[in-house]
Amino acid sequence: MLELYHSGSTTCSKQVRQHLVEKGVPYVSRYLELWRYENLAPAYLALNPNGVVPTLVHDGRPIINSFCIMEYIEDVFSGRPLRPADPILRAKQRHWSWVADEIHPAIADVTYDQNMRRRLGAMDRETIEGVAAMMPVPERRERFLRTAGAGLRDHERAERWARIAAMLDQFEAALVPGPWICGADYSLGDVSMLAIVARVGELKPDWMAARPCTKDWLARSMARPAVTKVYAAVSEECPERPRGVFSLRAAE
Ligand SMILES: N[C@@H](CCC(=O)N[C@@H](CS)C(=O)NCC(=O)O)C(=O)O
Repeated sequence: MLELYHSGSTTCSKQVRQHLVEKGVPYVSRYLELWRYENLAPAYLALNPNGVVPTLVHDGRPIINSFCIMEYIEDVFSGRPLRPADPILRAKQRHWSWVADEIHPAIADVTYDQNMRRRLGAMDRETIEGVAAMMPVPERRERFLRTAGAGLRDHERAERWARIAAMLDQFEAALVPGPWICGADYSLGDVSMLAIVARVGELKPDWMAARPCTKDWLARSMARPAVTKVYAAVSEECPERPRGVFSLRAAE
């Protein structure tokens, strides 16, 4: 049995969900609501000691990290190949799959800063401290506490966006000749980068206009049937997000 623990529309969940749909590999969807801290429950931490999504469980064996999960899926399952056969193109695909993973902490920092401060600001102190104590990874705990507190400082925010801009400029250049990152064939490089670029497009819509190849690639990507399915905000696999904040006090 193949099970995917995910949280719907988070970037890394979308990467693996899209990969499985593009490849035509059936799986059992196990949705975790991050806003209820289901990723920090002891049973989930036993599968993924970082307390993050996604986790793929194949016949009872967990595989973690979106980059490694996608390599595993390509290694094990037949269906449409999403790694180029040509070693040079495969290196290019791996590079962009890796870049998507490497830039993710900066993307998470600016997403939390822009979208999550009001939500975490409404949390009671006991819940903030309780949730932070449940988080096994120090950088994530720090991001959570920072978002619940004063947020990113101006120079920290500027540093994250500068890193993201430099990465996007390289992506813009690498998309020539296109239409996909490795040329004619759609690959995992496109799948992994889509979640990142789509998020940048949400947070900084004007950034796409300055990068026409990326803008066209994003529009082409969003029109793919697998993307329409996976990127829908609410679907069979992704329930509506809960309203209000979840208090640990109320959960007892
Ligand atoms: N690509 C890395 C990063 C995973 C990651 O950061 N996942 C986010 C969602 S995109 C998450 O679970 N966040 C919850 C948290 O940080 O508490 C991996 O797959 O391990």
